[in-house]
Amino acid sequence: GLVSKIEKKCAPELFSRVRFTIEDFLRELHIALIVVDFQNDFVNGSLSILNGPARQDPQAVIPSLNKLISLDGFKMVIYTMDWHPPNHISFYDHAKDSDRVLSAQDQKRHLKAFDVVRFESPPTEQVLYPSHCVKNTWGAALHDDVKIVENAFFVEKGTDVLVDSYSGFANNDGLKKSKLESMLRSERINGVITCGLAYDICVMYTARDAAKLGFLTTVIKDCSSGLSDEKIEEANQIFAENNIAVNTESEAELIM
Ligand code: VGL
Ligand code: ZN
Repeated sequence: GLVSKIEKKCAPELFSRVRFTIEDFLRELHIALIVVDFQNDFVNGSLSILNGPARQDPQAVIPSLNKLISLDGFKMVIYTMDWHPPNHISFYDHAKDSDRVLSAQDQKRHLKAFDVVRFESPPTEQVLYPSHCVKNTWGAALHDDVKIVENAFFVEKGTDVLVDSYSGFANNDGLKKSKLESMLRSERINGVITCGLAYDICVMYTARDAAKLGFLTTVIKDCSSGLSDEKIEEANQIFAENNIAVNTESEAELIM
C-alpha cells in the first residue's frame, strides 16, 4: 500500500512535509504515542524543568498531554521512565567515586549540577545532574495528574550504573538497546508521536532514534517542556535534519 511505497522511498521527508493532512496515508499508519519521562522529579522534584534556564513549567502542559493521551487511534501508548540506581554515573555526588575513571582535571574539581565531565575508557562526556529518578522512589514515579491508559506499556531507561540513557531506545553508548523498538515492531507500528520531558534532552534523543529506525516521527511541542532555550533551539535543528515533524496537540487531534 501507500505506506510501504513511501517507506521505501521518502517517508520521513514526506511525512514532515504533509504533516497530518493526507487521510489515505494516515489510514495505513499504525501510530504509537511515546510519553517521555513525565516523572515527579522532572515536574516538581530534584530536577524540575521549571527550575531550568528556560523556566518552562511541565504542569502547564498536563491538560494538553492528557487530551493527547485520550485520543482514540493510538495502537499503543508507551510511557518511558528514567529509572536510575542510587549511585548512577550522572549524579554529581557520585561521579567522583564511581568505577568509571574521571579525567585528571575533573578529579580535582568540585563537581556540581550541570558540570560536563569527561570519563576515560571508554571516553565519554557526561553532564552531571542532582540525584533524580532513583528507581522505586517518589521521584521516579509518573506524575499523578498524567493519565495512564488501560493497556499502557512502560519502558525503563538509564538502569545501568555506569552508562546514561537519554533515548528511550538505547543507552548513550549505543551498545545496549531497550525493549522499546521490539515492542513497536511486534505491533507493526510505523509512526511514532512523542512528547514529554525534557523536550531538548530525552524527547529529542528518543525522536531522533525513532526517525533513524525508520518510524515516521512527530514531536508534540505543547505536550512537552524543555530545560534550556539554547538546547531547545538545537533540538529543533535536529528535528529538521531528521525529517521529524513538530506539531501541536490540536493538530494531532484533527487526524486521530
Ligand atoms: C533527562 C536529564 C537526565 C530527561 C533524564 O528525561 O530529559 N534529563 N536524565
Ligand atoms: Zn536521568
